[in-house]
Amino acid sequence: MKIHITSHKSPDLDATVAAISYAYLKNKLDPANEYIAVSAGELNKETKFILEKFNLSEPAILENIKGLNIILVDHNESSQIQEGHEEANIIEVVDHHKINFNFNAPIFFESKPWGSTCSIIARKYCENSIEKPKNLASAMLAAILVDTVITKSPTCTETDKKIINKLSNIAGIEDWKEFGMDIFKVRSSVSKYEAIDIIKNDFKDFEFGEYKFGIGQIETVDLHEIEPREEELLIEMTKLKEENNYHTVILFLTDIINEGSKFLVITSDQAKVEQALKSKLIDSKVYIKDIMSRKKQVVPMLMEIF
Ligand SMILES: [Mn+2]
Repeated sequence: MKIHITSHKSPDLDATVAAISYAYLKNKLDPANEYIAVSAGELNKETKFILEKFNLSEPAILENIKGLNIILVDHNESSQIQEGHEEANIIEVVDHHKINFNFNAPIFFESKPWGSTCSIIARKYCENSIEKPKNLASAMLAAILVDTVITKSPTCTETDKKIINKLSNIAGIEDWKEFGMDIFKVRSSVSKYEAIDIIKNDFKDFEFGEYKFGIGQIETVDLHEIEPREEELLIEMTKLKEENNYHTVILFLTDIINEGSKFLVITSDQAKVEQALKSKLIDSKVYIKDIMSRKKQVVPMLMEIF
């Protein structure tokens, strides 16, 4: 039997490397079946950079998962699952996001409140005494460092830190902080990208009550690099909101050195968004100190009000 392990519609490094590394592990543990890592969309720039750096091939994009056997990694909300999922045979989920999942049959569902899905997969290698090839360990380390913002994000747990140390040993990467900074430099080099690509680099849809939200995040080592592009980004966000019927489109630019985020917001209800963020928007923008995580901070703040 063929089983596809897929990332979400906005495939980031964690989702992509989770699919690749879980397929490798599953093929070792269960050779009777064939596990294939696939992507639910175009890869973003740091994902391409890491796969190339460590000689891993890009998973093929699967446009529709109708009728296929599927394992979801790094997501479980239907708005983030690839087209055709209503008629897919989802057999397993491995994720570290809030659970908003419904399926008509019993399945394996593994959810851990850890900093990245690759941490959960790395632990599975240990539990099953399967060795990670060096290049895979390096890519998994990169994914955990990105998802936890080099351990600075409030989503980062002690378990993630232990796994980071283990993986850097296997990968032969002595200074994982420096390795992480190098990836963030690739991630935040926005100057040559179109505004829409900057917005969509790490963009997810959410439903809060009856409202559709789109929330993108960019982590950067220097907010000033993006500043000259802000007006252009707001214009693109306005278009995106109209074309896709969003109630609100948020892009937040996280300064990983100073640990805070600048929010750009296009919304149908400014007062309510301000209430959720506990901050006043000036010209659709506001800087909020100590906010670094979409999952653990921004989404819960919005869910409380909407
Ligand atoms: Mn993740």
